Amino acid sequence: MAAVKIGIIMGSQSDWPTMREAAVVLDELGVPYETKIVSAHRTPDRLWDYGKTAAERGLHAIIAGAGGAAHLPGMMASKTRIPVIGVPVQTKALSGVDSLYSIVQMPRGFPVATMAIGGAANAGLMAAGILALSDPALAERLDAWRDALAASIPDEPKDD
Ligand code: RP5
Repeated sequence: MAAVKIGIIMGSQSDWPTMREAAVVLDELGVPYETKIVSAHRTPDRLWDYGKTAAERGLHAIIAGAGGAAHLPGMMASKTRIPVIGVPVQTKALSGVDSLYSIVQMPRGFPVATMAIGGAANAGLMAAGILALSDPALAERLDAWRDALAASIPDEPKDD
């Protein structure tokens, strides 16, 4: 079985409906991944351990989603040099703008590649693109995936 190189982590079970879109895309591309609930606030020791061991475990990218006071992606970026792709999860109170602002404005030295609010599918594609740099077979599958999406877009609009 191929080694897991992508981690999908999220602050809560309630983030899974959003974050599973990253998993769906990675499934379509045949990229193995692991999924974990890792909360910056509720399970900080889990966060620390995950970040501390990410490189030695062979992860190549970490997709991290959280909502509200969404500190998980940034804190993970502070703990590992493995690229962190942040997904702001939409919230009821502030529509996810709170999540976006909590993730995007990182200090120099500790970047998080921040996706759109709810942009977990793109996070999966970004992670796959990183792996594809050193995996020609995956690069081909990713190109085919992109071509199929382009081909599914009609030339002209039509009435319902
Ligand atoms: C964050 O708080 C999580 O990432 C989630 O988006 C949000 C709400 O969590 P729950 O109260 O639904 O567990 O930590």
